[in-house]
Amino acid sequence: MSHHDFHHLTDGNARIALVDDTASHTYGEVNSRIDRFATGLLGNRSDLEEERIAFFLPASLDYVTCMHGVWRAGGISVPLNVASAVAELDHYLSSAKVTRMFAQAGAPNELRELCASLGIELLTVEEMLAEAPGDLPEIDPGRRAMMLFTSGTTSKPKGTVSTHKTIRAQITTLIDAWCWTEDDVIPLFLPLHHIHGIVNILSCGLWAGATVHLFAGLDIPKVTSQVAAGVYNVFMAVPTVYVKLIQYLETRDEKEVAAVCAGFKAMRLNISGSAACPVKLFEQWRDLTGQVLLERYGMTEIGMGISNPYHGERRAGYVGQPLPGVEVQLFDESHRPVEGEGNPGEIRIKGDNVFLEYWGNEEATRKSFVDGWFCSGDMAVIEDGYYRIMGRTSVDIIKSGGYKLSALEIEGVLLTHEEIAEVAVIGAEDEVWGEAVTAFVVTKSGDELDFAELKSWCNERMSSYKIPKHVKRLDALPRNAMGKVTKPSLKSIPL
Ligand code: MCA
Ligand code: AMP
Repeated sequence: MSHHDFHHLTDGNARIALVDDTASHTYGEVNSRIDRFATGLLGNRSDLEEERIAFFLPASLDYVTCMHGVWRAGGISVPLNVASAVAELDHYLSSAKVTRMFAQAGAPNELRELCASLGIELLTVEEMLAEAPGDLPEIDPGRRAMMLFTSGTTSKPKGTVSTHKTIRAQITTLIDAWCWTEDDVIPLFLPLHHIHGIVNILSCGLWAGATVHLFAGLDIPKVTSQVAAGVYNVFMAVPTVYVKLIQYLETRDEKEVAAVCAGFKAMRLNISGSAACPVKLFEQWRDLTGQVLLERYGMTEIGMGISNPYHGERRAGYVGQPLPGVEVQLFDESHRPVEGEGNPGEIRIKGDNVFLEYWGNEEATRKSFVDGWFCSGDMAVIEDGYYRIMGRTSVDIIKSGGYKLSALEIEGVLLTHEEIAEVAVIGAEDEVWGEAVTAFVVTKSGDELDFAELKSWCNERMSSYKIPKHVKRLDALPRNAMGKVTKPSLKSIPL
């Protein structure tokens, strides 16, 4: 991706790019700030040469400045989850070998100490802005551009590296498929350390010359009042957000509900993704707002892969067809292509949209590709020309509110609790979260654990959304003849 690709980001462009709590920022203003930041980052170097630069920033002008500034200066952007526990940040920063990190002024002491202990310079965007923009390097599209951490079935989250070319392919595919224009206005309340927020909303918006309204998090009263005021014409969210919107509207008076629903109805597009959208939710949303949700399928490693059509039938319970430029093929366990309708197989993907590598982990990268196809770990079937996602090949991946979580990572933390002898974590079906993190524990004393105490113990060690929603003590974990915990059997134990 070259700086010229985001062709609305040019000096003097008076269109509004970003709207935050306090101000609107034009494309011209954002562009010159990015150039000054990139220049400041470079200092007297001519190219950052893939230096890893992290940022711990909510959705903001600073965030956009960092992301694009690092890209323009030839570095690798490492946007971090602002809800991370310090223990998690330690892993991200040290495995990526980050050298500089940007945060808001007045960063918490814990963060300062962590950066100091890792030899990372902790800075603000403001202090890095050069007086005036200087020369910036030409970046080859094959170079690394961004690293996002994703949970896997084994050990700690892996840094998924995409190149400028990857990101460009991911964006341009969606601009065409979902008919983005510069007249679009979209709210962004999803976190900015994942593809959904970064590529589908923020980057597509800025590429198209549209206006993106930035929120620090999901503020339902604020978003719905703006929807009612007719501010947005495109809306993208995870299924949990649609569930929460419906629940919220159930508590509001008729007049407000009518205004919010009319606001949604008038939009050109509502999208759901990152986790399965239940048919019931699709129907509830259609009945309430008249919007037929466009469901699509994606992954950190591939961006978006499969999408229901913008024009044409959007089918409830299905994710549609492969996006242009994305090759999709189902395979059986012996790596043979599964042909024809009604035959399930693992989704494998090829295309410019596919990531380059897991950072510093050649083995994991090698294992995730077979014959050049990226293996998603998701099972699907084609019915009547539409792909339907059937589930994952691993029980150790949990999708909660759109976040991909590793059961093993959570188990690893819980096992360090002095009272816990054995633990098995699963995702239990849940109406709000899709899957709710659920821990089955065997305690050393045989006594119950105090849930509130466990929660605060967890709080220091993991992001709050990873903390189990249910904890159930068992006398022993169910195991097969080999001694392996039979996780599927845990799913039927009443909580
Ligand atoms: C918040 N909580 C959660 C989650 N989010 N618990 C489980 N799972 C979650 N996802 C808990 C908090 O720990 C807290 O618990 C309580 O809910 C309130 O937290 P708050 O942050 O206020 O919640 P919220 O604002 O209502 O957040 C819900 C959310 C958020 C907006 C749905 O989870 C979210 O932004 N999810 C989207 C993640 C995402 O973008 N995924 C895309 C990655 P307590 O009160 O006990 O402390 S996937 C991707 O990018 C691929 C490519 C794709 O296909 O899109
Ligand atoms: P992540 O690695 O966080 O980007 O999450 C990617 C995973 O989310 C995929 O491998 C799927 O398991 C899941 N996912 C994304 N979109 C959908 C969808 N529309 N339906 C079902 N699962 C989905």
